[in-house]
Amino acid sequence: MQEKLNEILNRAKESLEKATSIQETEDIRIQMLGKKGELTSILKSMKDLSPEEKKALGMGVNKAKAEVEEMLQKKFEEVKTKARAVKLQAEKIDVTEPGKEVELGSKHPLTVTIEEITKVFKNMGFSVVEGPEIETVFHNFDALNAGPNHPARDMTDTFYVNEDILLRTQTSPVQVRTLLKEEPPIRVISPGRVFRCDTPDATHSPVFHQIEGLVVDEGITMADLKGVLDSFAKQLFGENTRTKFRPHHFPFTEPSAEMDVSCFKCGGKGCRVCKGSGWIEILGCGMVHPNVLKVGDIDTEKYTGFAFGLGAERVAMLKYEIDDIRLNYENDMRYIKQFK
Ligand code: 2NM
Repeated sequence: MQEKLNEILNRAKESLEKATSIQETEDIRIQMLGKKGELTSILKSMKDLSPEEKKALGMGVNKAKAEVEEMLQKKFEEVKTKARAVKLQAEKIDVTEPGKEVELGSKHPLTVTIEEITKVFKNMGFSVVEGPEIETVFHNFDALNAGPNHPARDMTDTFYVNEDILLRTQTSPVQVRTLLKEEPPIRVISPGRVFRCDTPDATHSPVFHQIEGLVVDEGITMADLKGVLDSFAKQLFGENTRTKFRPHHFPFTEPSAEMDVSCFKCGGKGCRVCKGSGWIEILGCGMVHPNVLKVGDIDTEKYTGFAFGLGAERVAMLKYEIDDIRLNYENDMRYIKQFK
């Protein structure tokens, strides 16, 4: 029996010496010490032996077991250390290698412009209101005092969905909705997308963005209009900016005007941006026509108001010296990235 034990021990030693992995070592452990292992079977076969023989063999098997266990433990340590080293080697990273460049996004010049303009008016107490891009003829034309034969209504200038529905040609229908819903005092601006049947070229796009404003309260005069818009111009283009108002005509305001600002590039001497005149046309404005106020059931004896509208593309193009409006809609990163 002792011989058999020695033989088992030697075999265990031999195969353990050859083992190179955790799995191989584990296989040997099962083969030697597992439920059906060689040492375990010897113990099981002892039941027919005499007590003395049992004692002697039992001690022998236990000693052999202890030896195998010790060998196994050493081997496990060895193969585990080796496995860890292999894993670390495989996962090794070069911490001195430069990182992958992360592309940061940037705001579209139109977004920047609309946000800047919106901020100026918010600081003067205006709230921002929005409305539908698909509008009724009523909100877009009728309510804005554009008579039934007004040229803006023409099929060739306006995208009609049907007789009563169109794509808004300005954001004033949002102001009409405000007049219908709110009581004075009203101080709102409405930035948004508008649509006109235009053939695209360097200065025209069938889709563009407007920011319109409306103030209605007791005792509002042309002086309020000029004060607010002059302050706006100075905040947007610089404190040395001067403004001038030229008479104009809109159906929804009376009197109406256009506002020019002194050129922010040359200060008024004349340059490429102002086309030599020293002045840049920036917005249209006027005192809200009583017919428009009446749509909102506003008492025109008690209340008056002023309104204005400007094109976001025009302001962005002047500020950033962009020479083609279509650049704004092409999503060319080479263009957009310049406004970081
Ligand atoms: C402009 C010029 C002048 C305007 C008028 C209104 C409303 F709804 F209150 F009547 N909103 N916007 C207005 C006035 C717009 O854009 C060049």
